[in-house]
Amino acid sequence: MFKSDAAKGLLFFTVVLFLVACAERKKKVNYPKTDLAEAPLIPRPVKVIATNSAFGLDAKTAIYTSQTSNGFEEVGVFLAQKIKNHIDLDLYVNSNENETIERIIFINQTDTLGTDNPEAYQLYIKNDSILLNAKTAAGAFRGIQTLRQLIPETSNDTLAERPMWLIPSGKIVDEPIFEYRGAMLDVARHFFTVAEVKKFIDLLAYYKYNAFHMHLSDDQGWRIEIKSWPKLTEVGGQTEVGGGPGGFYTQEEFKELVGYAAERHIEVIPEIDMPGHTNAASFSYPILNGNGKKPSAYTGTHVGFSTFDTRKDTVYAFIDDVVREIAAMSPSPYFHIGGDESHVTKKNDYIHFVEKVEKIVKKHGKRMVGWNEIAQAKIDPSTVAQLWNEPHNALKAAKNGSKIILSPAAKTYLDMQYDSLSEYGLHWAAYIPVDSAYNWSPAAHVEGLPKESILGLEAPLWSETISNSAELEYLAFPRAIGYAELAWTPENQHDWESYKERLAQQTPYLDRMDVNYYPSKLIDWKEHKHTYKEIERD
Ligand code: IFG
Repeated sequence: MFKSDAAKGLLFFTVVLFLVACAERKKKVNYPKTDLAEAPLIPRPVKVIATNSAFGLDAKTAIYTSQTSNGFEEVGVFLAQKIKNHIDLDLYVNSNENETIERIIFINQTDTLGTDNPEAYQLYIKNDSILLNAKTAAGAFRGIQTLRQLIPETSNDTLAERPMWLIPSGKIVDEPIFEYRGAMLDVARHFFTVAEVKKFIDLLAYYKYNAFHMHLSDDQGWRIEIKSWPKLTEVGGQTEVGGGPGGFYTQEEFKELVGYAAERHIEVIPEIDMPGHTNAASFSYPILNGNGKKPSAYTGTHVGFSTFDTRKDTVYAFIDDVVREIAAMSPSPYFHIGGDESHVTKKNDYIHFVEKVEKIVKKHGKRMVGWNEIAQAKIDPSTVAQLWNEPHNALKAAKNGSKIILSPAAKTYLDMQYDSLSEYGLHWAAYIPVDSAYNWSPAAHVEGLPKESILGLEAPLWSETISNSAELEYLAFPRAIGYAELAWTPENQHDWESYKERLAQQTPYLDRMDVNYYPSKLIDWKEHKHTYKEIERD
């Protein structure tokens, strides 16, 4: 009877409205006053309008989603899972059970949001309905992170015959300023397990990140199985800084991580760092080596001593195999070739290398990304340069039409110590206390860099000094939470006094997720249950 999607969609919406009408009739709850504008949301939404009542999340709530737009039902299921984890409440998703539903959360696909930003969403929270409008499933996913942050830790047990969690009512209109909002994990200096990486991805998703850059190879280790060059992991995967066992991701495990991130609308950007930072590859296959020495396992932390032989055809055949195999597992449009600190590669050899590898990356359907040094070469405007230490090269790339990812080391490097007493991290770029990580303007950081050249912001976490989740979290949190706001919220709404209050209120989530965040004394942490665990040294 109902053939077209539109008809199905209309029917579905009618059913939902009927349910809401039924729910409206039932309302007898006299909700207490609330203030949506006071909710400690991070990233701060663009517009919040409080209506000072509440939605009563309870056992008679159900989640409905658009079903004719792909990905929306999965977002509803994800929300139900997180509500279960958080307050142990079971909610149906798109169920046609005839139990008495009194309130609904409707995750709705619409093309009439009034903005083209694919991650935009609008939340309308009323007494008996929450309507989340989004153009894409990614936008809906960002919106449910806001909804998650609005669910209180404790229920109100006096308003109705069953516990009710009061979500402050009102309207939220929101969208990100930066298209690319990323964090990087260096899994080469120290290897991190699939479970440790997944936990980091979970935390990034909660704060609306949409990119996870994995630094998969370096002098001390090669971390991704390449079937056509098996020694890369059989040999190169068995070492790490400090002489530990290292490790690597099989292609199945890498695909599992990519899928896990994709469920959270986060894309994984793979990096194979070259021509420098390549000792582990050259130790695995000496034929690749270009520094004239006999390569051996390296477990120290020096940089700049290694290079591929940039004039050997075999090296480019190798790179073609590596890029081909990884590109086949990686839905992201980006492939990161590194390009940093190639101190023993002659400049003209480096330029020759970057230009050749760019062609290989494009051949495999990807856009090349590289650290800012790649701007020495004639790179394609589609190639992205990642600023870390050379603003002049970022400007050069931008003038050439390339987009820039902002990762200035002195502002965004998560492996920088908070201060001289910090347990982990380095300080070659700067000490970065929590307020310094927040109090700067990414868009104005590089004088002369046009706003339209900025693709976004990324916070890299190098792992010379860390090797497990607790140490990772000590460095990454809470600073990564601030970068989430800098990358999402309009700059005229960045405000340290407001942010630090909202940050202080993140402790219920951070404690629930067992995050070993650094309890900076700059923050008046709410119910500071977390005591920084002295981590037994391995
Ligand atoms: N610079 C190196 C990293 C790492 C880092 C530690 C880049 C692009 C210093 N390259 O940052 O490999 O060693 O803070």
